[in-house]
Amino acid sequence: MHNIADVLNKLGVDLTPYKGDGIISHTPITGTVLANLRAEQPAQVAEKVARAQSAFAQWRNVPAPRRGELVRLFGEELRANKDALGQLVTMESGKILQEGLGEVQEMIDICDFAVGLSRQLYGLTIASERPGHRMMESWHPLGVVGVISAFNFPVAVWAWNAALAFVCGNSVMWKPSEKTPLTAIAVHALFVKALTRFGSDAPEGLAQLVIGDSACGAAMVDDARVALISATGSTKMGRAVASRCAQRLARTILELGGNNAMIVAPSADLEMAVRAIVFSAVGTAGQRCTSLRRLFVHDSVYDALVPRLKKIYGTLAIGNPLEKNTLVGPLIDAQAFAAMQQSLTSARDEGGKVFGGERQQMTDCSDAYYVHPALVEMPTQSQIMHHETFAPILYIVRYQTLEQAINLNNAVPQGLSSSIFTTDLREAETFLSASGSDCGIANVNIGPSGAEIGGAFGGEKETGGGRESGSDAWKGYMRRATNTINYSASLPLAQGISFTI
Ligand code: UN1
Repeated sequence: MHNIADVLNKLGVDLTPYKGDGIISHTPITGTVLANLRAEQPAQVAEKVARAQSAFAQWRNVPAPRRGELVRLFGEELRANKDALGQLVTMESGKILQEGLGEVQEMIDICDFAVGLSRQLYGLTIASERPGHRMMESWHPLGVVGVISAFNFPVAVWAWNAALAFVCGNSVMWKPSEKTPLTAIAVHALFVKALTRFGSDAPEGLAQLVIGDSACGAAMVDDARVALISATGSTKMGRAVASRCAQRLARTILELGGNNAMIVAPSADLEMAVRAIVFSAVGTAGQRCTSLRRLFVHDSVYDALVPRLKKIYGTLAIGNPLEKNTLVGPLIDAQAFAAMQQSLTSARDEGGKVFGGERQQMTDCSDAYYVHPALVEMPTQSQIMHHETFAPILYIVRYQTLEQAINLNNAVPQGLSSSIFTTDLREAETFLSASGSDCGIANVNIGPSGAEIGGAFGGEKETGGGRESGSDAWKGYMRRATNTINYSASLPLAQGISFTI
């Protein structure tokens, strides 16, 4: 295995100030400890919020294109350090190296996007009903943005939020997953390098890390000085964040559970479908929000498709994610393995036929949890299929009509991503229409995972409704002011009201 000290060293990370007790970083590759870190306390979070608030007071006055320059420099640091950071992501999260590097590429892409955006924070000019008046919309920086991120995309999700938040004129506090603190520390170190190159108009406290447990997250969520909480993780966590933020009427962007489906229609190109299914179901060991979890296969292609999937599942390269040919790395920890086994038991109880799913023991890795991804043929979409299990389990159900398949797609509480494989234009357009998929992401002839940063990312229902990344997601990080300017010499009132004094 690559040496953690070397990788941190390459990234210019000095762990000394972070060392202590309370937070332990493990590598899921072997289950061994990478570092013991000091857990911060809620009182320290409050101090950081104060610093973030004064940083915001300065940063909001720096012109947006100049703010973009900081993000451009950060993107340069990421480009220069892509290999080492990608390796660290693999070491701490267990995703295969190609995906670790892909995650850093996503960070670079969002930086490029945000740099362009820094010159495009456009408002509207609106026709006024009164003579000699003009109306317009201005977009202003919002305040302190609190980001809570998950272990499975330990660095990219912060970058989607932070790159936009910085060009929009905000300061950012980041509470990473307790399972992946080292990647966050490394990204922070790279950001500090960019800040140093940027110069003195970047205020102290513009970007801060909070390494701590859920009490620290709660302190950030409850602090009235934090204008926006952007949280990625389980629906359970999102519900807690949403209700706390609702108490103080704070803004939220929530990216919660997904339970993503694919429909394979009679006219599907099965070669393409097979590749898409395998990548989206077993990639990241089934631990993406967008992982494929439910497969609806038309009766007419079921017997051509499902045996092929079994064959491929039987020969998947499972193992050390740092090794070049590995396709499936470990689950994050023992709990993830237990949850997977529990779901497979429920699936069997509900009439499912399970293929795969067992643990693969690796020598010298008794605390690491490698599994054979599971295919489960289900008689119907029963209860277990309504739950998101963060593991490589793909449930398969037959269908007869497109209407039935779309209903199955939409019948779960989550609404993140979805896809259809078809070469029939009518079917594709029906799936994308108002009465088609109810998800935030709906794709044709590609899988549900691996979204590009250019589109808005997020989903409906229990997924939380938030949108991050591309398109106009930046508006979530700014406040809108509607301005009416009277350049006439009289004072006509709106709605024709006469008010003579
Ligand atoms: C997540 O799993 O938290 O679409 C996000 C994708 C990635 C993002 C996944 N771009 O799979």
